[in-house]
Amino acid sequence: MASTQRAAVTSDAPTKNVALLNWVARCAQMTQPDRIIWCDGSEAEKKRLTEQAVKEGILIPLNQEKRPGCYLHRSNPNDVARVEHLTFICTPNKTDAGPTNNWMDPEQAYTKLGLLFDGSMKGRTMYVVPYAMGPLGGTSTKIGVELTDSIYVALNMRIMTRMGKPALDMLGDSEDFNRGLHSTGDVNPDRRYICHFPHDNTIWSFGSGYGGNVLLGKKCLALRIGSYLGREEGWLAEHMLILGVTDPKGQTTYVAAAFPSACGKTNFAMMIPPKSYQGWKVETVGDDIAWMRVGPDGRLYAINPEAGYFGVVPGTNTKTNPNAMATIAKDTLFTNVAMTADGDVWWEGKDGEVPEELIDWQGRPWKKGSPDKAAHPNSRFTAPMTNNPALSPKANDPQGVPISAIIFGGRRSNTVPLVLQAFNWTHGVFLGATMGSETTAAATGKVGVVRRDPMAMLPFCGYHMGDYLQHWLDMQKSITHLPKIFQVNWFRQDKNGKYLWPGYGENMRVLEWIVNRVHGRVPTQETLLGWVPRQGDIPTQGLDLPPEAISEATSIKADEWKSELKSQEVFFEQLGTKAPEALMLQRKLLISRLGS
Ligand code: SAT
Ligand code: MN
Repeated sequence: MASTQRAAVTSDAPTKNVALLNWVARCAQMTQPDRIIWCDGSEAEKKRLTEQAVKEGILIPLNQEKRPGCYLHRSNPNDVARVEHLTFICTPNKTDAGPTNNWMDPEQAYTKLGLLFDGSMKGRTMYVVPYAMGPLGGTSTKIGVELTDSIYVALNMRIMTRMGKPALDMLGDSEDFNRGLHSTGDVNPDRRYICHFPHDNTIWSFGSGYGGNVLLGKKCLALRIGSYLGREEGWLAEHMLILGVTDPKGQTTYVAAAFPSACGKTNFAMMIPPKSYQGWKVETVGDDIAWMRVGPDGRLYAINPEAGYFGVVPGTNTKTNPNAMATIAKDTLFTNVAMTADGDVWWEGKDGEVPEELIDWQGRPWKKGSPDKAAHPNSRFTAPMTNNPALSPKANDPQGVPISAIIFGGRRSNTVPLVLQAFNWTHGVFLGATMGSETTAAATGKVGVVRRDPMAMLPFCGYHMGDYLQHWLDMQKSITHLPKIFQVNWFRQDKNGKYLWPGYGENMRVLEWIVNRVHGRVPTQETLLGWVPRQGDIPTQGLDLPPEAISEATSIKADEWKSELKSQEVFFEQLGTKAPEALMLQRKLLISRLGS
């Protein structure tokens, strides 16, 4: 059996890479697929796989006149979000994974998952999906190969990465590629594991079909394994969007911004400036992940390792994100949205009237007024970045873009002001380290409770969080032109629970202040927490805001900060001796400034 499999693998394979061929053969021997298909990434292959997926009922064709090239996928209702409690970092030493990750001994993990993978592809097809994370040919670009028995994964990877022959060509006969193995299994949450082996550059994912768990280039490689490699190699893998903002004089400033999942990163990355910002332009380099390295000129350069967007659908409309609406008009895979009678898609927060009747995300009839959501709150679109009307011309540049500002944002209904600038890099790292956010539907679990989420990396850091924060502090030694660091909170509410800031395109007003600060164009006002805009520096003309909204949104309340400091302390205590000294000092300084 083993030798026949090996022969089958090698004879059809479009590569002579021995390490790759041997690994594919070993995995095939374990999982025993009926067929092995090497994906080349071509249009013809896309057509073939799509037709096959439709035949198998995995994709439902949408109204091709309204949404050409678009399909709907319904996942198993028990499999609709990332599963952090089933996600493991399998380092030889437990301490290397740190207290904020689940850890499993690598030997134990290989054995445990090996039993699950044993014969798991019987009767199924194994797709060999070579892919590049980053522009082809770039020195920051990494190659991965995902073996999966899910045609949905193969089709999604084709959108999300530079997939197929070009990636294989870039790999050549190198052994340096990420080894990803995925099997949907029986989609049983009791037999679901997402295991990362940073020392082996390997990912094993079993029992899920949901994006973040199975599109292995994304969170698993680009963030968890990526952050581990970043520390070893002296760069940063971050949960950040990258945008370029061009002012009326034609000067472009590049900004990277970290927000937890489902807090508006995609909306911010694709923002259209409001009418009062004539002559300003925002262009998207990336919407979710940034890999940042110091360039020869001492500046920090960022690339987006992805080629597509895996965005949250609900709430997307022509007001919140017109560019996303244009992006998902064609060639998009929708997951877990509702379907209209004429074969179009629908979701909560879409433009226009709520239809009287729909088919909900689980394929059940749904009537207007029903208490159940028609689309799952974490329903997603997978769309190629080339669909984005605001795609930056630099999105494919292997050099990346020079970052002048880094923004840390969370979802906080109180405590954290609308915007502030850090006093310096170390203080900025402290702001990132103490980010907190109210939880969203992007991960399984309770929605709306505050959790500490340093740099929005809590679920995505592939090693000890204390070492990660120290790595951020250490980076300042090699960056000669340090980006300025900012903190924002679009989500602050008044005492009646009403948002104090309109958000979306209006965030341009805050972004302009950030750009002005980067170029030293406006003075600022010092507070206990950092530098904030002076009265009137964030223009409010044309906004329907009560006069006190801005001062309320930027206010610092002593009692809120007491509990905030307590919650920060609990987090730092968790890091034990690995909590960086420099951040402990920042904490003491803040406590003394607040006088608490
Ligand atoms: O589900 S994903 O992890 O791919 C997206 C996200 O949670 O940010
Ligand atoms: Mn994300």
